[in-house]
Amino acid sequence: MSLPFELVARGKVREVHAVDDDRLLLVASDRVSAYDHVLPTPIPDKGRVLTALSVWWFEQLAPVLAEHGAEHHLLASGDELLAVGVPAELTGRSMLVRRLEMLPVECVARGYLSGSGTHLYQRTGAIVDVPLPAGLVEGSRLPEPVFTPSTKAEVGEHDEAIGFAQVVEAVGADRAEALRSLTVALYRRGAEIAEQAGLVLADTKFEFGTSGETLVLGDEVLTPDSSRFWPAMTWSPGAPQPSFDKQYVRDWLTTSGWDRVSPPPELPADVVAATRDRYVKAYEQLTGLPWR
Ligand code: Q0T
Repeated sequence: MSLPFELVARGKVREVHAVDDDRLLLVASDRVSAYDHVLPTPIPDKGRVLTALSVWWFEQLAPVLAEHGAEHHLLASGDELLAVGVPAELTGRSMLVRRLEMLPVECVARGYLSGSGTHLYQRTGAIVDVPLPAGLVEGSRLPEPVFTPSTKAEVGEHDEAIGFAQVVEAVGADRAEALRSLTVALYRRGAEIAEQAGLVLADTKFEFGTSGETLVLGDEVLTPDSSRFWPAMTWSPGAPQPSFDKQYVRDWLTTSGWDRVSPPPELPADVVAATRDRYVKAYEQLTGLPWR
């Protein structure tokens, strides 16, 4: 679907268009990535579900932002976008946002040890400059949530964990402190809401921009693409936890014989349907709202 707006950025699974000097349109696709590849088979409704979830989270997090003198970038979504010239086919998976000066750091908060955090911890006992107690394993709950920022990777590269001093270098000491405090506060509120819905929010990544002196939460928030959600019922530290959304995809790819280097294969219909169901369930479980 083409848009009457200039494309300004394209990621693996979404696009950013310029509406005018002050506003951008973030368009989520139905594409899914796994093992660093975008799969050739879309997951129906994924873009709409993740957009609706993100919009819902912006509302939930507004009080936390306000306590910190911060804001979010969302201006409009859904049918409101028709007046802006967004085609009806795209309104459900688009967000109109304020155009910000984006800060050049990924603001990661972790409440549980997982993935790259586990690797760093096993080698050094810390996540860069954040020391952790001995004896933790993949999936362990941390004593307190921690701020573990990373660089914004160039296309094709992986984000790289950085220390707080590098955040200070990039944005200044006062802003770095504000990012750490706000990132952890947003994580705490997100994890509390997720827990009430029977989900563990293991970790998440936020991106912030500025509007004058004000910090503004941008990007998408607390979706399965920016966060690790685990079913609370089966949480069991000591081994990788099943991903709430992509586990069927990963399991099937693993058994398919795909080498993780060649272009990935098409997904079978049952894996597509089960994965769509997981995204819809995540939306319904978190928000308590029926998916249309
Ligand atoms: C951005 C100004 O989403 C991105 O790339 C994937 C295609 C990263 N990105 C963010 C911006 C935003 C946002 N969100 C904003 N509010 N203002 N720039 C641009 N690219």
